[in-house]
Formats: sequence, structure tokens, C-alpha cells
Amino acid sequence: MQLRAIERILRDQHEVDLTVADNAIDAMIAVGALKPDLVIMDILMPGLDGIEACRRIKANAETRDIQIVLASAMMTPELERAARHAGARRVMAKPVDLVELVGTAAAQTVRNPAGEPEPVTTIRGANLVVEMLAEAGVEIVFGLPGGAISPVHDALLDSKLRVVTTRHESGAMFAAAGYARATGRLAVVAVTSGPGVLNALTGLATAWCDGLPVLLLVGEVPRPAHGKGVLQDGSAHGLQIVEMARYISKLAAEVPRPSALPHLLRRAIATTQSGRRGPALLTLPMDVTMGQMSRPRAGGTVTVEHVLAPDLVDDVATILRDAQRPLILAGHGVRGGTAPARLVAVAEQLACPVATTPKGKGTFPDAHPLALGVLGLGGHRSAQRYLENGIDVVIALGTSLGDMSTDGFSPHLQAPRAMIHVDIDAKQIGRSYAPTHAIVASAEEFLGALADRLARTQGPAALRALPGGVERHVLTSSRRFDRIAPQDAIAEIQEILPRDTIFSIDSGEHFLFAAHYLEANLPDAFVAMTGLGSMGQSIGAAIGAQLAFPTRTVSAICGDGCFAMNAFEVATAVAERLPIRVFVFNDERLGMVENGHQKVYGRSPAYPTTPMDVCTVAQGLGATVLRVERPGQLLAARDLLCTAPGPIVVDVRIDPDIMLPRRDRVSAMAPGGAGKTKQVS
Ligand SMILES: Cc1ncc(C[n+]2csc(CCOP(=O)(O)OP(=O)(O)O)c2C)c(N)n1
Ligand SMILES: [Mg+2]
Repeated sequence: MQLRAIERILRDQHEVDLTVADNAIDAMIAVGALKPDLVIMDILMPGLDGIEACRRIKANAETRDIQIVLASAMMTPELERAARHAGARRVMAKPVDLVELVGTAAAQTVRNPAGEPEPVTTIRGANLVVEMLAEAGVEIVFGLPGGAISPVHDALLDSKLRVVTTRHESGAMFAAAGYARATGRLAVVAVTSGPGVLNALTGLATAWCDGLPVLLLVGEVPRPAHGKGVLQDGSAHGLQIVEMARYISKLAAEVPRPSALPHLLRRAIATTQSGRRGPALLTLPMDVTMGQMSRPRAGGTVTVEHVLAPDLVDDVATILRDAQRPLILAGHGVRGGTAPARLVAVAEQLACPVATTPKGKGTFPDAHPLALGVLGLGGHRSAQRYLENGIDVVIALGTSLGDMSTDGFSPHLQAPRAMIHVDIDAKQIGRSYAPTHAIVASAEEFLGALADRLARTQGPAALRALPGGVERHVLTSSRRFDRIAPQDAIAEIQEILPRDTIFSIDSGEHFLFAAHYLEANLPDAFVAMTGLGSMGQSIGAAIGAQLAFPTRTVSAICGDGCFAMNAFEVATAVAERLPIRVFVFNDERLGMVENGHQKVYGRSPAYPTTPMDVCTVAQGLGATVLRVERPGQLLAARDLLCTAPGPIVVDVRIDPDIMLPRRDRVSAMAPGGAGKTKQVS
């Protein structure tokens, strides 16, 4: 209250922007983000000693010039000496005359080299958001507009950022997730309040379950209108959007006032990319985005560092070197930066076979002689057999070891000599197995340390037989004249498209075929967000990946049910001139659900997706279309598929009777079912 009164008094005399923090951590973040002229702190702040805070501010080259006043109700000569030693400009006993202090500082500061006071520049909140995003390296904002987010869309008109407007907010979220998944970089979505953000929540949960750095910016009704029954009020008095998002994001917050915008946005950007990555949501009330504020002197860049104990790395290196039948299981956490290359280096140094989880497919090349293929959903016999014949050491990298990536919680993974589980998120470790070594680190950092350690150690690793490559099920082709077997369709697709094609895969029976029969040799070749496993993700994800990699071929493999859910994003691809190739594996039904039901209950309700003519729908959305009913027709369409400029949608008429052997996942979920699943074909 006192500070607000002072702010009002001072505003008449000087251009003062006062930021108040009620705890030390927020204060330090605000100081870093805003670089104020003056910081006034109590020496005895809860959470952090004011003298230590002063020392840190002065030790940082970017904040060194800030004037610091330290005050205390219990000032002593020793405290005063320590405060001055830490770099405080003034040290005083409380009460202090804040008006005098702030007024003097405001009059003294912000002078140019000629000694003239510089005009304090102000900026509209929405423009500041856009500027900070650009500074953080963001190039694209996905979304769908509406009144409450209109200030941000208005500010985007003045920026170089590309705005990709989707047909549904879930499409925007899947596109952002696909972009983040393919690049490892921050992806941003801007949507409006109420139905806009509610439509985006499945996509937010997708980014949450798959650990993807997605920032969702939500327009919100102005704060003075909160709780008055204004349409689409999502505040704490209305829909409680922040509360809803809290469970499916790393950070969910409303920006409570203009002065909080810079440091909250910076914190949200940092949060998406630190530790286990994941989404953040900020609601932006219109009075914040429309309000003027003084421009902070800070950018949006973030640095994150980790340290690994050398003894631990030595121990792991020795265990792996001495192992008789070791296994590396690589998850999605091995994506990004140099991690995949380091994985290849470590596997070769140790002559150690590598399996990937379904989501981690591509992190180790399928064509490598040490590759066992996928373990778990849609997985390969080679991986399963190697595991079931007994391993003595396993090193699980960047995987949460859920049922889909452990072959239904296989007990064989609890290797007798050592189970080394490495994940950047401590919460993922020890959920389903008991690791002998629980290592909280990124796969990249861990593999780098291990590769260095192994390179320095003399002597070859124990001689081991090579696994013999990835072994796939041999299924028969379709005997029907108007259908093609999924594995034959995949073989033809992969023969036609370039070797560095990025495939985004949807949720359903077609996922199993893609995980099994696609050969992925690049870390970003296989984009599947299986954490939530939401239907309809693949077309949006292909859009995001194509925007990230304009010169590569990007292809979606989706089911007819998934297509029905999100087909309208084909129009987004047409409008944005994105040459994605969408292969709809059309069995005219929700195949995975029917098949699963049949397996568990011995009978199944029918879940047809008819009536739907995929080609007519896609043509109506502006895409080039093609129907494939027999083997050879995809190969015959090579020219069209490789050269047509815009998106192509291919209705691939799949034979529903051709199925892969599968596990009964329902019993894996049942109480006591873990590890007791049986293989059935
Ligand atoms: C949003 C959503 N709803 C329901 C499901 C449950 N589900 C998983 S696969 C599937 C069927 C998908 O059908 P389709 O796209 O035709 O693929 P198919 O299994 O036939 O290959 C369903 C309903 C889901 N994963 N996501
Ligand atoms: Mg289907």
C-alpha cells in the first residue's frame, strides 16, 4: 500500500516504474529481467540474505551498475560495514524515506554520455511480448485469433514473426508440439480466452506428457472485468483456466500487472526449456497487453548448466565395459543436440546393442549393426529376444520406462548386475523399476561424459556377438484386389520418399506398423507423441515439422479416424503452401479399438468411420489427392508424390485383416498385471 502511494506521488514528478516483489526469488528474477536503476532491499528478507543478494547483483556484469540501498530495522555498525563491502550504495536504518530515495534515484539516473537525461521509452505490453519472443529466437507463432488475444496479433503485424493460423486450436498445439519435437526449440501458440484455450488443452497435455517446450499465450478479459460475468472470463472468478492448466504444464500463471510481464514471460520461456522440458501457459489480461510500460533492459535468452560427478561416470564405464550382455535402451530424451551422435559413439566403444523405445525411435539408426530396433509397442523380435535371453546390465537413457516402452513392464529389464537409469527429471526415475544407479542428468551430458571416459580407458570392451540387426515380422500381403497390406504401403512410401524424410505418426493400429516397418536412421525421422497418444496429432505435427525444415520432405501417417478428427488442418497446410504428404491408412474404422476390444472381450462393437470419402474431403480443403488400393500404385505415383508443390493427401485403402502380433495392454494396466502380459498374435 505504501509503495503504491509512493508510485502515485512520484509519477507526477518523474517517469518512475515501481516493481514490488514480496519474496527474494521473485525480486532477483525481476532484477535480472528489468535491470532497474535502483533496488531497495531489507537486509533480512525471507529466503535470501539482502547482503548476499546485493553481492550477486554486483557480481553480474549485466546488473553491476544498479544502485542498491540496503535497509534494516536492526542496523549495527557490523551490518553496515558488510553491506557496504557487498557493494550497497546506501545503507540505512529503518524507517526509510522511500519518496526521497526513489525520487533522488529517478532524477539522477538514465543519463546519456553527454549527461542529458534520456527519455524513458515505453512500450505496449503486447509489443513487448512479441519483442521478447523474437529475442528468444522464436520465428513462428501458431494460433487462432479472438478478441482477448487481439493485442498480441496486432503487435505481431509489426514484427518479422510468421503467424500460422490453424483451423482449430488443437491443430495449433499439435503443430507447435511437432515443431518443438522436430527441432528441440521453443514453440509458441497464441489463442483467445474461454473456448480458445479450452480447445488447446489436449495439445497442452500432449506437450506435457512428451516433455516438449511449448509456450501457450492466452488472451484474457481485462482484470477490472474479472468476475463480472463477462463472456469467456477465464480468470480465478470465471473458468479458472490457470487452475485447469496447472496439472498439465510446468508453469501456469496469470500476468497480474504490466510490470510483472517481462519477468514472468522470461520465467515461462526459461521454464519450458530447463530440466525436463515441457509446456508453460500464461494468461494475458487485455489491460496488461494494451497497457504501456517502461521497456526492460533484458533479453529472453536462457542458459542452463549441469554437473556430473566424475566418480559416478567412472563406475558406470567400468560396469558397462565388464558386462557380458549389456543393453542400452534409448528413449526420447536422447534427442536433441549431440546426444544421438554420442549414443552411437558410446555403443561402438562398448560394442553394446541398442534398443529404442517407440518414442525414441530414430535416436539410434535402425540400419546400424548394433541396432535391435524398438522395444515395446510396435516393437521388434530382435529387441524382445535379446532382452528375454537375459541381460546382465541395462542402461536406460531418457525414458520414463512406462508400459509402452518396456514391453509391458518386462521383468527382464531389471538386470541383475546393474540397472542404470539416466533421466533429466528425477521424477521419472524409479517409478516402475529399482535402478542400482539413478542418475539425474540429460542424456547428452551423460553420454558426453561417458564417451570421454571410455575414450581415455585402455583396453577393448568384452568381446560380444553382434545382434544381427533389426528383425521384423514377415506378414503376408493382402489377397484382396482392392486393398493393400499396411507393411507393403510403408515399404513403397519409404522407397519413394527421400531418406531424410520426417514422418509424423498418429495414434492407432497404423502406429504399430509405422514403428515396426519404417526404417528410421535420423534422430528426427520419427515424430510421434505417444505420451498422451492423442488422435489427430499427425497432420498438425507435420505442419510444425515442415515449417521448421522447409527443404526436407515431411510426411504424416494417420488413420482414418485420426484424419476425421483433424483433417481441416490440411487447409492450413494448403494456405501456408506446405508440401506435406499425408498418408491416410484407411481401414474405414477405429481399427485399434475394435481389435483391442476383440482381444479382451472376444467380441467387438463396430466403430466405422464411414461415410467419409477421404479424397473428396481433402480435395475440398484444397489438397492434391490420390487413392491407392493395390500394391504398386504408390510406386507408380512416385513423380506426383515427389514433385507436387502443395500438400498431397493419399487415401491408402488398408486391409484391416492384416495385423501385427500384439500385447494385451489392458492386462498390463490391470492391478498386478505388470510384467504378466502374454504375447498373442
Ligand atoms: C483423442 C483420442 N480419443 C480416443 C483415443 C482412443 N483411440 C486410440 S486409437 C483409436 C482408433 C484410431 O482409429 P484410426 O485413426 O482409424 O486408426 P486405426 O487404428 O484404424 O489405424 C482410438 C479411438 C485416442 N487415442 N485419442
Ligand atoms: Mg482406421
